Amino acid sequence: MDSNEARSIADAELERGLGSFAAADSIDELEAAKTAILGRKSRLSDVQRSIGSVSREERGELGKRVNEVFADLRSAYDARRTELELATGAEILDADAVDVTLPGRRPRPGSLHPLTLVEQRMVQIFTRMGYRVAEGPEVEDEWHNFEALNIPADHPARTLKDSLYVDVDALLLRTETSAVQIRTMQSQEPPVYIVAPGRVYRREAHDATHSSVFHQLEGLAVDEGITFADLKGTLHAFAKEMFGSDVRVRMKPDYFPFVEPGCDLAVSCFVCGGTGCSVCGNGWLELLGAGMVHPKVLENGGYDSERYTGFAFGIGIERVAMLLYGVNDLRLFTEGDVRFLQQFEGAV
Ligand code: 2NM
Repeated sequence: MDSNEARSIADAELERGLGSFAAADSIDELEAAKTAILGRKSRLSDVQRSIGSVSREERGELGKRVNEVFADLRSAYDARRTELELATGAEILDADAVDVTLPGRRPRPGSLHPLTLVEQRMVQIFTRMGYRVAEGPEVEDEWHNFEALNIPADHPARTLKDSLYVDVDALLLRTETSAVQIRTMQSQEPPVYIVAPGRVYRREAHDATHSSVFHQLEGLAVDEGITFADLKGTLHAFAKEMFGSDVRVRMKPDYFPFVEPGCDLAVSCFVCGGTGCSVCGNGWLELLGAGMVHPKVLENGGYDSERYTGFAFGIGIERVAMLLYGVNDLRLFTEGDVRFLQQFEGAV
């Protein structure tokens, strides 16, 4: 390459370089152009390497010109680089811009489940009367779940048809929370005033009015001198707290193996006031079972049934929730439909 050729290549590369730097629309494009024009494999680098081989007289002039070309191209590159960086920054700011004048999104804080609301209200009524909350395992042995409660081996509730047994011998999912009462009696001396809320299991179909999993609140009071009048007064007070002070209460004899005598308790319908409607039929809503704890059950709990007496009761939480909130299908409680659940937002 002679001096003239080198000079004309350098001039051409200056034009080409200025053009391609100006045309670069992104930092990537600009860097590619820089490598092509100024890189070690560029034509300009070839020119630079040829300086040493031109004649002594021409070398200085050519060297000076090539340096000028490099310097012009570098400053053109730097200027374009700065421009593109500023543009990119502005684009990012644009894309990330927040419109502070938009209305905010209202947070949905969630709410307590209707069954939780009903359970908490029931528990609170009893804890205010001095009761404590007791808990126990959901997998029970047959003794605590049946035997101790005076439910004999040939009772239909004990068959595979009605209870859910687990694969371990003689263990089952508790069919009532009564086993908690037995365990409490075994572990503490009277006086005992407890409520046991919780999940219970039956072998059942799953439809609007049946479920294999549901919730109960059972209560137990054992002390010296407890009579049926205490049972009546306590459940009366509960019913009026729960459903309103104007409800009337009706008790009828009923049978449960673990109590004697046993009864059921109904309240006058709080929908129609007791005149009869589609919710209650005849004006009464049967709500719970109760009775004086059978002496055999007290003895099974380790208590002296000559010295102590007690009453017990059991109430279904789903049934009360359905009546209070006008829910006609049990499945709504377990399906997790937000449209159903959000109606209880802010409820207490
Ligand atoms: C009911 C009805 C009547 C009850 C009895 C006991 C125990 F373990 F103390 F004997 N707990 N719950 C009871 C009594 C439950 O449910 C309808």
